[in-house]
Amino acid sequence: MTHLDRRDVLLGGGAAAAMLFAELQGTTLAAEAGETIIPWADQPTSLPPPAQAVIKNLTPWEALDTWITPNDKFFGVTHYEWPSIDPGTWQLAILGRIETPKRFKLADLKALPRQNVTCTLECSGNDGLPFFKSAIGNAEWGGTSLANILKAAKVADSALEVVFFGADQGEEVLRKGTPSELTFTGHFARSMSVADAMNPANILCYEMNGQPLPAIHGAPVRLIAPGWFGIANVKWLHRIEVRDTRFLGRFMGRDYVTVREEQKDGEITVVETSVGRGLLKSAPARVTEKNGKYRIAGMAWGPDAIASVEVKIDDGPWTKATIAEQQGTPVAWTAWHLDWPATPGDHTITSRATDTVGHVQPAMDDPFIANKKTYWESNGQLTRHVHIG
Ligand SMILES: Nc1nc2c(c(=O)[nH]1)N[C@H]1C(S)=C(S)[C@@H](COP(=O)(O)O)O[C@H]1N2
Ligand SMILES: [Mo]
Repeated sequence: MTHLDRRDVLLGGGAAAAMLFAELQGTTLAAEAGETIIPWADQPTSLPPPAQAVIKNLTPWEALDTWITPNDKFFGVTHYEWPSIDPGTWQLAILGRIETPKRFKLADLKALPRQNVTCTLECSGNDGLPFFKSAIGNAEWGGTSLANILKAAKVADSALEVVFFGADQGEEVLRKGTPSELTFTGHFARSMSVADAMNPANILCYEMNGQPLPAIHGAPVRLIAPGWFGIANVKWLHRIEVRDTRFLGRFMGRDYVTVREEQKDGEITVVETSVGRGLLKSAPARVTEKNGKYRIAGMAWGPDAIASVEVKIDDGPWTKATIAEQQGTPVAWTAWHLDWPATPGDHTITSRATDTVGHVQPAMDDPFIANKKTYWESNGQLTRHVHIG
């Protein structure tokens, strides 16, 4: 898909260009001339200093107004550091339980068949903390098939997982304050089962929206695993290792672990799971006004195609929103809107998505959300507040 932004089209002028834009981006999404955005009354709180080191470029929902999120509006997250890697000397090692260990230079990867995917990347911490909203974006990622590289390397039958190591590293402390306290330095790393890694949708990505992958998004090469939460999409790739044991590094086994109470056979158990595939979710993105008419617009996304989005205003009934035609694969978000005859005063707006396999985005008091102890994977229905003057 061509990377266009509203300005380019409007400057290009003409109805044809506007129609092309509408086709590409979904008519429900693009802001129109004369349209005013009414900012949400419940703005996220400002980033506390520890989070400032971890999160970059968080763009408010009101400004995420294109189907493709331009690179300069795309949020960034890191845990240890923001490495800047020389693409000329960079190499990617593939080793472990494979027949043919290999090293790839950037040019070697670019010489392999190109594979592009447009998919939405959401941080699993999104909406889990008062300052953390809109940690999501949708981009066209360009690279080459991971599965083809693994197949060529011939993965051993004994292999269990593929571990993706980033170049970024930092200090970890285990059993802090106890006699067995341990400090070590490790790379950011995440693993996937061999079957998940072999998914033909995964790419080793070196381009974002037609540009070389920016440094904050993992240059020169990152993993893009469509349909998985942000954490699985390892940036600044350094080493890919096929192993015959489970990998339980910090970002698999200690951090990014969702703790949930589940009721099974009348017994309540606490279940801890590693954050993995994305979940069905939607968000109201903005309210706009044009000539006294109001419109609510938002996005819906998840591992399966979106079937419908409903909106609840104040304590009113659920009303079906108009959803844009699905653009490409289900792994890219879907725009929706609802025209709203708003009355002056304070209002709440809640959205709820349903997918084509029958999942419904859970309410905040659904046990799936209410019995979740950790803030990861907060896919509950979001309520935003707005004041109409
Ligand atoms: N090497 C490395 N990859 C990483 C991370 C990291 O800290 N180091 N953070 C992950 C998390 S939590 C998210 S949400 C996404 C964010 O990708 P982005 O910065 O391109 O938006 O990168 C993931 N990949
Ligand atoms: Mo994340």
